[in-house]
Amino acid sequence: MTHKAGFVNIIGNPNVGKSTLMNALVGEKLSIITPKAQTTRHRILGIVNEEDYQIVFSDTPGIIQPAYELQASMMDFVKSALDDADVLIYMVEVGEKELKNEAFFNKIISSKIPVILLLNKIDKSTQGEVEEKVEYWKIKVPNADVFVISALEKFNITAVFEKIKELLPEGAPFYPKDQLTDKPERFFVNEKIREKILMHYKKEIPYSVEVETESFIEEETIVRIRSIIMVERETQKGIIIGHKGSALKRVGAEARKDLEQFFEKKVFIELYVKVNKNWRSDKSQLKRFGYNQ
Ligand code: GDP
Ligand code: K
Ligand code: MG
Repeated sequence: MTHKAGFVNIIGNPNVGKSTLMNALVGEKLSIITPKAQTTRHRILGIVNEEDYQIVFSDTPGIIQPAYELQASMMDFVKSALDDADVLIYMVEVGEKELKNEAFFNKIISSKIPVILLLNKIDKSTQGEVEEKVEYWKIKVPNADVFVISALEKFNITAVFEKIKELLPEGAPFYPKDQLTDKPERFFVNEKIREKILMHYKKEIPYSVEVETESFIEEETIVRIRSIIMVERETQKGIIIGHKGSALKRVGAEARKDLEQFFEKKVFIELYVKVNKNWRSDKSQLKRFGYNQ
């Protein structure tokens, strides 16, 4: 029996639906999803294993012009996903007026890596608009396979999956066949807490936050977690905590609920808030938080 294996890396502009697609393809909620740009800060692997193939998907941050060190290392994750891809999935929204990052895009399509171009969010568009955009992209990127999908409604995902399997090179698996991701459990705890912060706080707050799980103890029926929410300034600490701790309590309660599903166990979370001045611009701090390649 021949075995296929490869890296399938998902890239595109912020908020086009990359993380939603990754979760749909893998069938697990590995990546956090919010309506805000820069929700995804890392490169996250989601591995699909079958007897005769292994697909290693990578979800990546959106393509941006970095303005500070954190964003620079986010873009390094995107660039690394260009280097090792066996198949590239480039995602745009059907409704996108024009391509930002033209130079970056040209670099991708002129590489030798097979590209699958996905036009996402067709649930938000009329049929006329979809047809027009498919024509536009087929002319612009003649070598790519073009699919229209809705990652949210899981429309046409099976067709994309079949195309990926077809393009996958022959080879031995890269990871053990029972492995689902490259990230440890603590990473998913940090991400889930950050997702709640992205959803409930405004302006700079979510972008100033990093979460670090200090303690993760898994017992037979319960997981006990202690995590620190890091902010850049004292005023942000007060906002995170909220009146009599109400805002922080809500973050903890919602994260706990999701994590109980994720770990299929009872979860107990303690949250602390700490000021860590300018961590986003501090290379050694970023390294500690896992942002260096
Ligand atoms: P990413 O930044 O590219 O990873 O995008 P996300 O997966 O985080 O999604 C950004 C927003 O778009 C979220 O609010 C998603 O629910 C939404 N979204 C993703 N896919 C679709 C889709 O197919 N249709 C619609 N209507 N919304 C979608
Ligand atoms: K997002
Ligand atoms: Mg994302």
